[in-house]
Amino acid sequence: MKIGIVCYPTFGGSGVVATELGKALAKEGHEIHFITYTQPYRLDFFSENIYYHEVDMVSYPLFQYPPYELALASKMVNVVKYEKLDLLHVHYAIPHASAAYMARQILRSQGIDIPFITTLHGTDITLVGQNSSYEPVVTFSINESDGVTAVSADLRQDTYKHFDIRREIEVIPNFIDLQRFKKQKKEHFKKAICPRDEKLIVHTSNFRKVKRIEDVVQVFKGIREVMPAKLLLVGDGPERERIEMLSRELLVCDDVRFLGKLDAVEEVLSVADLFIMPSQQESFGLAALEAMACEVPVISSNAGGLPELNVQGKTGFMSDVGDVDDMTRNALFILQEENLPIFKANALARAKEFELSNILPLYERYYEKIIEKH
Ligand code: GMT
Repeated sequence: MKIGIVCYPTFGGSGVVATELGKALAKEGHEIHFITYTQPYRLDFFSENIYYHEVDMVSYPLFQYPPYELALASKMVNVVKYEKLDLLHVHYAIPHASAAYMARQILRSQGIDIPFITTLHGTDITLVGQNSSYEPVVTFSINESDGVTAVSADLRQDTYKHFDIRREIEVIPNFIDLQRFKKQKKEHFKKAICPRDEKLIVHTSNFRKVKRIEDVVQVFKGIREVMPAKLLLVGDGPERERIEMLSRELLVCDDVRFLGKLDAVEEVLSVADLFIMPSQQESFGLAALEAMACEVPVISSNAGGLPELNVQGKTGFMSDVGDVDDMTRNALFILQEENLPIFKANALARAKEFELSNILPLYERYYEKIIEKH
């Protein structure tokens, strides 16, 4: 198939899923055309089946807000027309689904009919999409999509709950490439961070409010009161400064390190003992899956789709959002020498269920179904 993929080319989960999906499809022999405003960060190599089309933004003094959606729709029209695509697959509803709708209508007026699939990732539904500034367009463009997928059953349910959706939504969970995300021998790294064999706790995110990083620091403080431990915070975003201040206030800053945005996050995960994801909302929790693939158990909230990934008492524990006491108790339980190896093994076994080779055929079959139906 010749497939156009539209996504945010950033570190965020939806962009990562879209890029990894495109790369995997290209390996299977499909021709993949990425249409984004900059080169997706995980697309830094040559593949004969992968093409990249940059959305050209024209600035003009009148445009206080440059109309990205129009430029994207125009680019989609041209790529579909000249590259003869079979399908468009857009990741994250805003503004990709409405731009795809516009492109499809323009192409129809030129006698070209192409279906588009929208994959819902999370905040496009649970946070931003519900805002009255976007809701009518999000509802319309989901209903007008030829196919819609959600990354968890919980996200599908949330979509039906908050929007007037009159079409089927297929659940296709996120996936992990176990060739890349696996425990590597990085003992020298562990020694450098934990010279006295402290337990190593890790959190990775985009440092937005929804991630509740303050809870990570509170749980870490609780752990450190009982055993020597270090905390690595990977990623960056609006909450960083507030979290730095909190670590100082709680007197744990000497044992907390901010690593910023890291590409090779699997190297850090390879030496971690515990991953913490206390999010207010999390449609799937790809970062937790990456940790589990590197044999790291997970302490998480029970928000959104997390119960579909983290298995209570096996791969880690879940608590109500904000219940840092429960999270701390559970973290201390996992970190006991006799429990840790069991949780680590369970985390890896669970991650294997989401292995790329299990999920990729679900997308391929769904593509075929949508193209046939169209
Ligand atoms: O977590 C974020 O804020 C980034 C966001 C995105 O769209 O890039 O992630 C969402 O999509 C990921 C990939 O499907 C999911 O694994 C994350 O759980 C989801 N984030 C939220 O729902 C908050």
